[in-house]
Amino acid sequence: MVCDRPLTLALLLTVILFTTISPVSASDSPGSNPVSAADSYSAQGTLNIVYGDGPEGFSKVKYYLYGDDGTRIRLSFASPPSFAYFGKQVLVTGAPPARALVQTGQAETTMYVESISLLSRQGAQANAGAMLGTVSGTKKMIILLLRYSDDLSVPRDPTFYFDLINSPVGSSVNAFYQADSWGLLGTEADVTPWMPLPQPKSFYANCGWNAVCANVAAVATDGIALGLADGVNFANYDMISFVLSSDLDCCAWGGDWTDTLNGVTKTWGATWMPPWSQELGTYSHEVGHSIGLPHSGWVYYDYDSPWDVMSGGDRYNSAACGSYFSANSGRDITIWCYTPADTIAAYKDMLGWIDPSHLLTVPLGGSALASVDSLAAPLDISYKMLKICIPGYSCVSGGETSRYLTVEARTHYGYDSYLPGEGVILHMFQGDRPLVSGRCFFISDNPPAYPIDSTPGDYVPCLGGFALSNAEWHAGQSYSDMFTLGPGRYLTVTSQVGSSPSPVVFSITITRTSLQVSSVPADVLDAAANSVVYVLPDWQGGNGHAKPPDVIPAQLSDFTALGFMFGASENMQIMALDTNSTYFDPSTGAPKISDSVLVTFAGPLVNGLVEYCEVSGLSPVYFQWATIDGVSYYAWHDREGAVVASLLSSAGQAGTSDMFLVEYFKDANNNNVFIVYGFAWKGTYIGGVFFKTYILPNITSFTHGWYIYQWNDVNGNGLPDSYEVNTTPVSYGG
Ligand SMILES: [Ca+2]
Ligand SMILES: [Ca+2]
Ligand SMILES: [Zn+2]
Repeated sequence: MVCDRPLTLALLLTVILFTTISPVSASDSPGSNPVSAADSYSAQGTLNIVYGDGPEGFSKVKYYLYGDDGTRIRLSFASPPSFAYFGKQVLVTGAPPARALVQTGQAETTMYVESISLLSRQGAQANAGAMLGTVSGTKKMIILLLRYSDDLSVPRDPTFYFDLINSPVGSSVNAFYQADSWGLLGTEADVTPWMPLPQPKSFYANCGWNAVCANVAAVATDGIALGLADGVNFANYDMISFVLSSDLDCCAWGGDWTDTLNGVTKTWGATWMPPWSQELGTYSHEVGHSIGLPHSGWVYYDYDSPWDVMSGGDRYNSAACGSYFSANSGRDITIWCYTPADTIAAYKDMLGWIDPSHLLTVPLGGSALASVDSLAAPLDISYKMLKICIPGYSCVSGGETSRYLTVEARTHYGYDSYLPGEGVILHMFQGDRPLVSGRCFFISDNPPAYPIDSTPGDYVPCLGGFALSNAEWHAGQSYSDMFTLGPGRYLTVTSQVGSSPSPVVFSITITRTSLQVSSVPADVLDAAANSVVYVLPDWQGGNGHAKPPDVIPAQLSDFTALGFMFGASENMQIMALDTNSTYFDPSTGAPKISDSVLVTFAGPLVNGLVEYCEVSGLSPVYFQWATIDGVSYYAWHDREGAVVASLLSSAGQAGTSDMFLVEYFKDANNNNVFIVYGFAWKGTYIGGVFFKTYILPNITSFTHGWYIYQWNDVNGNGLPDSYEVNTTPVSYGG
């Protein structure tokens, strides 16, 4: 599905001809309708949204309004209505409906809509507009097997369709959705015999693969009539599947269909399935549309997300599994069967499938430390989704105007076994996302959820590239974005535990905004007695002095600097070693206390607390060696991985130059953490001196969260002298 498709669609679509206006069939507008222009027209009813999907990448969305008086009109829009209006009662205003001849020769009453609004908003939905409802239980489907009048053969026996939908295990739509929804949604179909449609294929879809021409309404009308004649009681079903003996147009179609049948007016999930689509991948995708799901992705090109059955993720594990006479190809063609990947967490949540104990909502500006496990795996103690609210927008799941970030783990488990990679997938959910179009978007669409690529820009328009196939985030990677997370806020994948084919657990931290260094005097120096913990890096080894792996005992020089800070404190405070198990977890360095203040000097190589804050993604800056042209450097990085300061490690070891970092931030336990350390011990020492002699006297100007300074032994005496620090920081931020 790339951009080198024939560009004939637009031309073919213009075959639609408008003829004289026939008597308007939709209901009149209600009295409260303010529109009064003579040529304006209003109608109300249930909105049906039907999505088309073609094997060649063609697609289209069709809209119908089922009026309160039982009439149906096709709607066209300049800008499409929200996916969340699916099956909702709406009021549409625009040009009066006209009979439009579609390419098949079938006339459809079509209305060009200028505005659409919901007829009722209620309760919790009010602040988010429309949203989809929970979809659960066993959905009863009636499969109408429909043979075109000019088709001599049919592709399969009825039992094939019975098994394809119903089987409790294996390649069935029921098994897929049972696993996908953790047992909340299932499908159970009854199948009619093959029934002859009154018209040939050309009546319902008078075009081939490379065009959109199917008259899904005519198929529905004739198919339902055949079902009624066969004794089907549609009132007993939730879904109707129109299964065809040969091709339609480009596409298979899925959405909803409102009608009055067997004395009941209701909205059925509906699918229109030509033979090539009668397999698990496409059927699951169309059933997804029939429960209200839109597409996802549309970042680089259409259907570009391999992470969702509702995008490009419905075509894994291909295998030839039959053949049929294709009306569009004019010969027998192979049917390919596929395995679909899971539905993305954002859409599972939208359908009400992720219970509160498996969904962590991170409030505005909040921090979190949470684990998520493989989305396709059974529910366990980890979360299945993190939802990060965005300042200024509704955070209601699936809301028409909501915006939030979602976090999920995708690994080779179950239906996700064929994903192009493994890791954490971030999605932006934007309920009112505008239409995405352009050179590589053969079909414009506005899917509300799309992955945030960890490797952006690696797609060359229309020539290919990795695009979203490497969108996953791995342990050690961080994401920050001013707009979605706010300034100084980071989401970090801190670790991965386990590996496929077992479920995998990823730890995620979301850090809060850096604190201002200028508040250190009030928070630390003037703090009440015994409310601040000064943390010394333990210099001893052996029993009772355990540190996290890779952290070694300190040298005494590593903590002399802390004395400058401790000495400046107003009141007596707590002094603890980083190995003190009352305050810290010796295996990780993580604080056991919360809502407190921690002050420490000395870097992550010797200080368990600093190591923890850096590895877990909590500190705004972290240390990591860098090698440039074979030469070793000390380097500090920000959470986007950029080097913010570096120093030849030979210079630090020779003791002639050093740098030091001053940073102040919140950890995940709501502790304020103040850290000063240098690349080498002289940097740590002069950091303490400089804090007392320069930063404190000028503290009100230190409004950022972190600063890095350089010291050079200008007078050559081998000692760090306070005036040898360049008072212009090397770097700062947060
Ligand atoms: Ca990429
Ligand atoms: Ca000196
Ligand atoms: Zn689709």
